Amino acid sequence: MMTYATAGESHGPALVGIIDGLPAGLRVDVAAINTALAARQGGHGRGGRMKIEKDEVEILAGMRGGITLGSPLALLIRNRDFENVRPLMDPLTGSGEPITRPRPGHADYAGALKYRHRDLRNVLERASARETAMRVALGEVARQYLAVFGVTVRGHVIQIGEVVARETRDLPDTDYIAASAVRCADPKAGAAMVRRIDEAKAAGDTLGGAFEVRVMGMPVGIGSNRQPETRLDALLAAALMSIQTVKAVEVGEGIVTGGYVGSRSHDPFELQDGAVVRSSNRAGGIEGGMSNGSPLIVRARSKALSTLQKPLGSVDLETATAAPATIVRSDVCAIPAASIVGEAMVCLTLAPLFAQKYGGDSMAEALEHFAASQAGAAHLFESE
Ligand code: EPS
Repeated sequence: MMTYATAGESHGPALVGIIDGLPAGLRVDVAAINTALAARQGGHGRGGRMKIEKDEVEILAGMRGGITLGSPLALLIRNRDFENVRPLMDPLTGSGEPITRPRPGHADYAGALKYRHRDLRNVLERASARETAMRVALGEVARQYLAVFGVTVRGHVIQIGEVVARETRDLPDTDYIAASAVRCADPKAGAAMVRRIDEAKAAGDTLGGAFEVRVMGMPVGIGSNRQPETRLDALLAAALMSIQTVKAVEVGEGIVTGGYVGSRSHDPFELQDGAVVRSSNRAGGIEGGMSNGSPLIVRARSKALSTLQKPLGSVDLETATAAPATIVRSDVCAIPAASIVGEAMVCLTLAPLFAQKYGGDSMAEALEHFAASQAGAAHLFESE
């Protein structure tokens, strides 16, 4: 079993993360983790906090000489902003004026009632998307593990506000997407997205959008049809839905598929030089809860951020009087960052399933099992 967990408040001392069940012998590229963290901090529409932070990972356990030991891997990312708010946020002595006017759309209200917090800060500190920095760090380790099996995971932005990118069959290279201010593969739409974000900012408003993640090199049979919680599509949907602001997840042609007849909905089999191939990928690479060997294609759609500089109506929970929602520093649009977090969540979903299928206490053992499985797949129906 490969599992992970994170902890950390947005303005606490640090974010921490543990990934347990990684085989020994995986060479971890720490520079690549920091590159992903920098990418998550970027994108047009980010706010003032990103000028304060320079997210960098520290490895605390589970590695020696850059190679995993098979023991739990522990990571740390410090919050630079903690030093600016230490009297408020110190884990032992922190206190201050409470925040009492919940933002519609944020965790503030439900969390305050659930945990019986008088100060909404006690909810919003963990609910903040700051927490996704650690998901990205752990996800990068998971990506490096998947890469050993020849799997690559790539995200890009397909919509911001009402601006929708042109669909592409083949994604441009990684550097091209990284060079886009909004991580969009369509330069014309990307420029329109930047303008739209500037307009929203000037209006004191925020924007949502959508991103897509594609996984190439998937072997057949990751996930299973055995139980609801073992289905790959269900697991990916849950993982992407767990990202703050995501309200809908789609696999393949998911959202439009209900409008098509069966003969337009599926991916016919063909034989090409004796190999079974598919002439389309409407299923997004998943059939019956299992990967089918085609690229995985998932999309997530996000609502606009709930911290508005021109706030919506709210109620002061302390005085029970009408009052505008609390204004705190935030982003105008975080969809480019969300696409990086989406890649991480896909990696963190797939890595445990690879570990389950191929096992191995060491990477060498995992690769032996993988090679045997790939060779066996060439002999269909052998088990019968
Ligand atoms: C974020 C850090 C936060 C916000 C944002 C994302 O920092 P701060 O609250 O200090 O500005 O910028 O979080 C939210 C949008 C939110 O609603 O909580 C980050 O590191 O991604």
